Formats: sequence, structure tokens, C-alpha cells
Amino acid sequence: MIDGKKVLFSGMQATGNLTLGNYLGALKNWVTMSDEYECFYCVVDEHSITIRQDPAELRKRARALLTLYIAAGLDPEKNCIYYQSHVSGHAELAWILNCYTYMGELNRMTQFKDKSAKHADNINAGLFTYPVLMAADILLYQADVVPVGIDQMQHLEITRDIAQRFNSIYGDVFTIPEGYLGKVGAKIMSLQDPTKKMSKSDENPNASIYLMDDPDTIMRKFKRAVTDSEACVRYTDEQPGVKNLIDIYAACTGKLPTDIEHEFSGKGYGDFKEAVGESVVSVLKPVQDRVAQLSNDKSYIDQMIKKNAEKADYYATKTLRKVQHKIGFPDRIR
Ligand code: ATP
Ligand code: LTN
Repeated sequence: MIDGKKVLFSGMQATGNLTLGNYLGALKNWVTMSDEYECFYCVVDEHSITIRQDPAELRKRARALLTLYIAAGLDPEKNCIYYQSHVSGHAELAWILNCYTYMGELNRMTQFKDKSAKHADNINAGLFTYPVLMAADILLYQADVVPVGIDQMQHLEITRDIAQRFNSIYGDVFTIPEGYLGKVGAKIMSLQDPTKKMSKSDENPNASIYLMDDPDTIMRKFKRAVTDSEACVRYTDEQPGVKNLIDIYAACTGKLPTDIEHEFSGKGYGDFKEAVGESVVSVLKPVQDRVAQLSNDKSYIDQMIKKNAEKADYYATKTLRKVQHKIGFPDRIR
């Protein structure tokens, strides 16, 4: 608890351009939750280097992501929006937690299996211990709730296991966090292969809608989206392409899938795809406008970065000192 409010922590990697999946599955929920909780929203640049990055590009992307958090509606005066690499407690706690995490547990992580298959030339130790750094992120702030998409739930489970293991040895040090899945949009699929999640690292640009795509590009990508030959707008696992488009439309308009089926009964996929495209354009337009506005205000963003890193550091250090004391590191002399 901070000032009587429960704590929320979440983060995104500064790799690639954000997609509609990131927005509907994560960012949009963050905005709706930000009044109720004391929130920490991190740009997890330390996680990004588990895959080789170009330095200039990483710096640029991290800044763009932080700006996007604000543009999506997170007020940096109320929410702690900051870079992971500006708060050294993340890496320090991750080291400690590494010593309370088993190889067998990490071996079961599907993201590690997927990413190491994809980057077979660089299966580094950081990629393997990625979930431990994620656990450190969450536990440092004693987070009660962690909004993420379905793909990150396994990492949240291991975070809870590590925290419970630590608490069972040293007493109640960490709050045990709960994952939070949004009701709609928790798993947006690729527009080109609806059995795969929409991902910012997909090589095919037509598979994803990027948050900064212009309206024409968005409409074109939906027009090309893979569906089926049923010619019927139905919310069923047998029509994964159509189901995904219904999910997107539902998340953008607030309508229910059954109502969407009725809305398009007897109509072709052409009309349906156009409506989905338009709903996405109207959701993204205000975010894009605000990005343009904020990008001109360098000193405001700089000031927020500094102020929020100090705030995050304060809470992180508080937990870290407690952990260091519990495990037997010598106390600092004041
Ligand atoms: P990468 O392709 O680089 O692994 P990603 O697109 O999966 O990236 P992350 O940075 O791993 O994105 O995820 C940021 C947040 O967005 C997480 O909370 C994740 O659960 C959510 N998310 C990512 N992809 C989707 C998706 N297709 N649908 C819903 N939520 C998603
Ligand atoms: N692993 C997450 C990003 C992430 C995160 C976190 C999410 C890093 N640390 C802490 C929630 C809480 C991802 O790939 N989306």
C-alpha cells in the first residue's frame, strides 16, 4: 500500500514498434486502472538487451515508448513512468532472486523456448533469467496487481512462486502479486496468421497494426487480413481470423461479440473489415495526435523522466534494503 492505495506495476519492452495487441491487451487497461491504484509503469530497457540491440535505436525506442505511455492517457504527474535502467534496484534485486530460483523452473518458461528458437545464435544467460528480472521489477514495489496479456501469465506465476519461497524463509517481505487480464483484447492475433499472437517482432508488417500506422495503412491491412471461406461473421474457434477481428472490434467499440454477430449478419467480410478498420483508426487517432504534440515538448518529458526515476528509486531502495538485511548482508553505516 502507498498512501492507502494498492500498488500496480507493469512494463513493456522497448523492442520494435508497439502494436494494436500491446495497446488493447495492456496499455488501454493501464489507463482505466490508473485512478484506482498507485501505479508504476516501466520501460523495461534492461529486458530488451536479452536480444541484441542497436544502441542508438534502443535509446530512441525507449524514449518513444515512454512518450507513448503518456500519449495513451497515463498522466506522469500521477503515475510513475520511468526507465528500468534508471533505478539500479532492479538489477540488484534480480541478482538476489536468481539465488532463490531453480533452473528447472526457468526451463519450463515457454517464452524462453520461443525466443531461444528464434535467436539460436544468441541464447544468452539473460534470456534464461529474464523472468527473474521481471519478478524483481514487480516485487521491488510490493505490487498487488500486475496487468499483462495472457502470454505473460506464466512469468507472473513464477514471480509468485519466488516471492512465496522467499517469504517462507524470511517472513513477510514481499507482497504476493496478482495478475490482471483485461476482459477484452487479452490476446490479439496476427492478421496474417490468426493462430499466432500479434507481435511487434513479427517480420511481416501486414501481420500487425502499429500504433503509429496512418489511417490508409490501417484500412489496407484489415482489408488484407486472413479470414476464411465461410462468409459469415461468427464468434467461433473454427473461424479464428473472423474471431480475432470481432475481438478487435469489441475492444475498440465496447460492443459484445454476440451483438457484433447480429450487426453483420447477412453482410460480407468487406463491410465487416471496413467497420473494424474504422473503429481502430478512431481509437488510435487521439493517441497519435498526442504523440506528435508531446514530441515537441522535450523539456516536459525530460523533467518527468527525472522526477519519476527519483520516486521509483525511493520505493525500490526501501524494499531492497529490507531484503538485504533479511538475507544477512551487513547494514550500511550512516
Ligand atoms: P515481442 O514480439 O518483442 O516479444 P510483444 O509484442 O509480445 O513483443 P511485449 O513487450 O512482450 O510485446 O508485451 C507488452 C505487453 O503487451 C504485455 O503485457 C503483453 O502481454 C501484451 N501483449 C503483447 N502482445 C499482445 C497481443 N497480441 N494481444 C494482447 N496483449 C499483448
Ligand atoms: N516481460 C514483459 C515485460 C515486463 C513486465 C515486467 C510486465 C518486464 N517486467 C513486470 C509486467 C510486470 C513482456 O515481455 N511483456
